[in-house]
Amino acid sequence: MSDEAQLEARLEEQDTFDPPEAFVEQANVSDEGIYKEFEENWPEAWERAADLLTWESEWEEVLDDENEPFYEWFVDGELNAAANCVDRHLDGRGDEAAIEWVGELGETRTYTYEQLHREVNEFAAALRETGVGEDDIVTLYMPMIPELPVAMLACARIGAPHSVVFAGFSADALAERMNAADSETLVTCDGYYRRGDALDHLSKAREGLADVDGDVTTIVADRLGDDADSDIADDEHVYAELVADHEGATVEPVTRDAEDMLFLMYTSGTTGKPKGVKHTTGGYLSYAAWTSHAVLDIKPEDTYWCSADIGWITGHSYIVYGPLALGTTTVMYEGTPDYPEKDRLWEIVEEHEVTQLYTAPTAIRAFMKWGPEYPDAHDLSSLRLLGTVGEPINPRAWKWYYKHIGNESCPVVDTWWQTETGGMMITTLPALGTMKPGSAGPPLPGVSADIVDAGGDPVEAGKAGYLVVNKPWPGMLRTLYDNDERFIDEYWREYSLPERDQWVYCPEDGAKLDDDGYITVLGRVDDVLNVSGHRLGTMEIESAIVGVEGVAEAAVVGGDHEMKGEAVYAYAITEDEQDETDAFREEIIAAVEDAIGPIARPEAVVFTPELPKTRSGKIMRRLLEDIANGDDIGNTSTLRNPDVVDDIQEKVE
Ligand code: 6R9
Repeated sequence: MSDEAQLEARLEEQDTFDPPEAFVEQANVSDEGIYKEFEENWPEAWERAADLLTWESEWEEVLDDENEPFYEWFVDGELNAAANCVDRHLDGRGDEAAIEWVGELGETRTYTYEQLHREVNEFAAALRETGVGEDDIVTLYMPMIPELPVAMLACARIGAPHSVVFAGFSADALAERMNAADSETLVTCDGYYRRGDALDHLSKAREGLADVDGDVTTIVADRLGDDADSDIADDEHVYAELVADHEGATVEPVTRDAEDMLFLMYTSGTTGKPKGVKHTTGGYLSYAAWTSHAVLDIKPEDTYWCSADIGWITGHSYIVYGPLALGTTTVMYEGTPDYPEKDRLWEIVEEHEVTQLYTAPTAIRAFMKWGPEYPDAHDLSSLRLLGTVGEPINPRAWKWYYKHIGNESCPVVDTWWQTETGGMMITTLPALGTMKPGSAGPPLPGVSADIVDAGGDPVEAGKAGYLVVNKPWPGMLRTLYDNDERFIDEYWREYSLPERDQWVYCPEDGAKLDDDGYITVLGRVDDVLNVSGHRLGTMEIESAIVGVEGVAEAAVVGGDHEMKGEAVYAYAITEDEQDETDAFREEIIAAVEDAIGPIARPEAVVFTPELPKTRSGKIMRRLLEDIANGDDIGNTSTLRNPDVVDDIQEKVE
């Protein structure tokens, strides 16, 4: 056997990995006692998180659980998030890089804390002048350009919550989110680059705006220069001009209550309508900072890189708020990992001497497929820690990451969390926990989770059940925007078990526990798909499909996909059999892209005369999943129409 093959074979057999000693010696958190401390001193131990921030006035109480599940954290504390992420670092780190931006075409832009402070102030002054007041929700529909975090922080500075809409979402999706949030200010940009091509973003934004109620103020940042398709209209403000008009302006950070909203983030749920997850200034920021410190081991002198998009929660917490609260350098990359070559990420790691890399399993699967020669061609020795998030990671991909990117000398943290949790919940602490590839690890100190059956009783180790979180935590969502009722319905169950007379949070994930208390997360148990780590609601896609004239009914399921983890499979019944054509398939696919965006594009559209339904008329999605996966479908006797299964299987083949 070659050395290489021997190494692979050894890794294959190894099930557990201990934190590398060199890492442990320098780690932010390396005292085993932390778990006990949180347990014995709960909830006061959470002050550790809040103490990472600078408060204008101290909280009176750590947790108010009077009105559960509407918990409040760091009650009566006051602070400003932008002051915490920018101003307080000026003295010590004013000349150090806050944001290291890498454009797709290879250009870079560095914002020192001083420069970030300047532009955040100028843009905050500009926002105010255009009429944005405290508590007005500002929508940011922007790709990965530095103006996005600047705008987020400018909003935070003046106490205006932001609602970032992922730039890959469609015009309809933008309009829906703006209307739902009653947002009357939009910051967007002319476009961005993808694989060297200039993409027109502004037309999409304008198309969305046509469906937004009320009078919207629009601000457009210039990314493309002469490559832009459309000129900025008279009634649109130009970002750079606004900033120039406010050159040198300073805006006092607005004092916010700990429980005041910092931002809204829309995410997919089980119904067709996205949910506006509300995060607060004190609890969320404390939690993002604490987990960045304890799990990502971020220190001010690091160059840390999270390769997510800021349009998702991972980018909010771990590109912007957590790292900047800690005063580190955060890298922001505009482009894709394989442009111009498949070693793009490794080139960036080498050039910027990145110390921590936080990415997603879907990306790791792609790296594996491309082969180790790409990372091997670069010096990755600056890396000290690796992280993953977004979906379950299979042990093979974990080990590949550990070996080929981490050179077996970086701990890998597999972090389970959600938009709603604000930050990481289940993962090993990198200096403390033995790593088990495929299993995220134990809940973080102070986080309490169980695996239960449908009645709320804990299931034994090794058995699959529902993941539940037993106690509140500072980073938790406080409610769904304008919809307390849906908040309770979707997330909280009151189990009246003798040992648990309290509300528990239900993340809608299946999981199992092992004898060491490690949790393996299996995936969603609701009608939410996870495509390349992106959360998509089947109902949202279905409603787009049934909106196409000529479609009578539709069902959407997730099928296994080698690279994406899950892919969208659509089954549609046409009103007229004549319509079962490729052209109509394309029309359906286009409708999905219009309603949501290219990320929701169905892998296949299968025409079927009927959908498999239970006797009570419910679509048997499980069965459609099995068909998409080519799995054995087993017993169909509970179906009202068992014959349909053969029909569909034939069509899929
Ligand atoms: C942060 C983020 C949340 C859903 C979540 C779960 C899946 C995230 C995971 C994971 C297994 C992990 N998920 N991290 N599954 N292991 N380490 O991704 O938020 O977009 O809201 O998605 O992602 O199913 O419920 P969000």
